[in-house]
Amino acid sequence: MNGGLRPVRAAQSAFVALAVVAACAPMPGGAGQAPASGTALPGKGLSSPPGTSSASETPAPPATASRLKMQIVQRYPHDPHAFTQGLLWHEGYLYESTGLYGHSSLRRVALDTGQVLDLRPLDDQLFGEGLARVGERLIALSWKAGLATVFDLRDLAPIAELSYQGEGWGLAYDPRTDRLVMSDGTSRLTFRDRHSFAPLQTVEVTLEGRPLAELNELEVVGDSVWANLWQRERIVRIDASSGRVTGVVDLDGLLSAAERRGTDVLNGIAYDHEKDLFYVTGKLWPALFAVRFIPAEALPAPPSGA
Ligand SMILES: [Ca+2]
Repeated sequence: MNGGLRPVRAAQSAFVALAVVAACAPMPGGAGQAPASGTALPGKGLSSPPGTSSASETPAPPATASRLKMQIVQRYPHDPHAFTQGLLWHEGYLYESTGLYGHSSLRRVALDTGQVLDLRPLDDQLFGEGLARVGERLIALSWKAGLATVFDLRDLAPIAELSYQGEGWGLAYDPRTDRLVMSDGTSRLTFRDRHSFAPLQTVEVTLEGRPLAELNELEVVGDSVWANLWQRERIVRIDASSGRVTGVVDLDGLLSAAERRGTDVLNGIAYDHEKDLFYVTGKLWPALFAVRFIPAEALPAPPSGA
């Protein structure tokens, strides 16, 4: 998402504080290693027709998500005019798609300086959205046009178009299953054929048993999909097969209050397999951050007898 500039952090409110789980799921251990998916039931959350379970079954209580915390590794400059919609890392460069009608673009960006090394404007009729790399191609979504543009990774030249139904928000490629995964603003993730873009499967994302909507920019790491939530400075880790959220991390405070003026929401999450860290930024943010997400320490016990 999406439609123009929105109030920052408008919906920061009623997110129930997550209980710290004693058994936090392990974090990505090394290059390309998957976070454990916990105890998710196989197939749970898949978009099968409702009402198919037996009345005699007693549903298991929803599993809680691990609480993670953010560790800032490095801060880098970021183009404050980039309305970031898609972000990925590949062989030493950031690739970024930006939105807004008339301003949308695909970029190759230097991490250290934030310098835009190459820029390919999108058609003025397109509001750029999520971005994924499949081999030597980049695929950039558009918000409402039902059109994805395929670019050559080397020179960012447009080489093909793909169509789809509904809105386009986030996009990532899952090399493990050789599929694309796409968000559309709902709680649904759609897995797509990487060639035809045809939908292959959907999964509903749930947090502690309830649908979690407004999934935005995506990143695949192992068997998890990481998503940042629109209008919240929050990222969730999703078990790709079940849709269950296995981890939640808050990213408040990356920018100072003064820096936040004139910016839009957190958006953009890329994973660097070699360094095992994420790059995160936001729409019109002046900075991009290298961060790690680590299990939160157990909260200290409340004082007794005070
Ligand atoms: Ca991404």
